[in-house]
Amino acid sequence: YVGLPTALMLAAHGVPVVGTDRDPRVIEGLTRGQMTFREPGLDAVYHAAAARGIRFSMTCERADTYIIAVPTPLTEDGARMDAGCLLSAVEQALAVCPEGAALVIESTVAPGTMDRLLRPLIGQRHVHLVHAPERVIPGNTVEEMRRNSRVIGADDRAVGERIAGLYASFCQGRIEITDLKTAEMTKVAENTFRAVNIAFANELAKICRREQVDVYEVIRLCNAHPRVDILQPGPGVGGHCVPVDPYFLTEAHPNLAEVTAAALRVNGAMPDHVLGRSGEIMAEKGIADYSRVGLYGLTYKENVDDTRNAPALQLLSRQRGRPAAAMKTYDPYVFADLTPHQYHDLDAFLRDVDLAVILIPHEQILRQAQKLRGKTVLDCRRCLPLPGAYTL
Ligand code: SAJ
Repeated sequence: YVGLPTALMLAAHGVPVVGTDRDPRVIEGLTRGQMTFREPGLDAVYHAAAARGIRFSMTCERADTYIIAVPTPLTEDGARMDAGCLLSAVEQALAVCPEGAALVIESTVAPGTMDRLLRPLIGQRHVHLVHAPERVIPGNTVEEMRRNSRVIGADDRAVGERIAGLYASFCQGRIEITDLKTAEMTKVAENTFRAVNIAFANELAKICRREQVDVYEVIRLCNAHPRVDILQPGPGVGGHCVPVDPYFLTEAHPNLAEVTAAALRVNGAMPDHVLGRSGEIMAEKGIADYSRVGLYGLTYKENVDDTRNAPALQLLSRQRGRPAAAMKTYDPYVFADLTPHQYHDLDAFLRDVDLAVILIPHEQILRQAQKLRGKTVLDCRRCLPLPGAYTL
């Protein structure tokens, strides 16, 4: 999601690039012009990069700069950062790179990773470490790559300047150079700030429900204050960043990261809150059977095809073997069967459910909201113009 657009942007702006991935299908597909995911503007950048001679290869080649954008998820027990992909990519680059090369890590890492885990791999060799954490929002990647400012952390100022020059080929935003650990902390703090802000919106939604006031109206009015900017409540926080990165702080500083830990708890409980609200509405409407309840949206947010940590999947995985596991699902962006009772046609899905739980406000449902008329709807993002819809 980050490596490909970065490679294409660099190449499209005249930097000689070889794109590498360990998956042969990815390399074969890209060589034929087949994108691994869809984003506005990505095809156009691909064509520009192809015209400038970008190559794709299974093997890591000799170069003076390696940009590494691999996943850094949590380990399965959720206790630590899984550095497996990162270490393997760095080892591959080190095996072929010349002296004086720079290894630029774009992946988000737990603060201290560069010095603790990567520096020992380099040992006595004259190879530089740089951290250039990505900041793009999926759904608007190409545009944000062009516009957003960036932070570059380097172990050597001159190397930082050289890498900043590389990014400046396509990045029109301000590029600030700092040290490695500050850059690591900056990225984690940005996503943690977002997680905390969303957690506050979620907490407010529950409090407002108890107080019988409209949380959306409250947030709208609060945000008219020049120094207040509350985000929106939702059915859960998904993706590979906002629900993950805060753990890098809580795991390293369990006694200090109190607000962060609370935010993770609040956001993590939102899928269960959706289930609770669905149960209340079912009781009120006399819907006895969970198989008559449909979850709309299997991605982690609107208008993307990425399902990592999606609220629907969080909800269903916790209900495995229980009555609520019978709920039906549908997502216009998801073609693979991810859940047992999944539909691939909106009309058929709506025909078979009495309560439609709108988890993700994809454009599709916003455009076809009239199809929900006459149904019971739980609108988890207050995205639809349906006066009778229930909210969180
Ligand atoms: N969400 C809410 N309420 C909101 C906004 C988002 O519940 O008001 C939910 C979304 O539905 C989604 C989750 O939060 O499930 C995360 O989505 P997002 O759009 O907030 O963020 P990501 O994960 O797509 O991208 C974030 C961005 N970080 C920040 O804005 C600080 C992006 O700039 C980063 O590059 C990206 O993480 C990353 O890769 O680190």
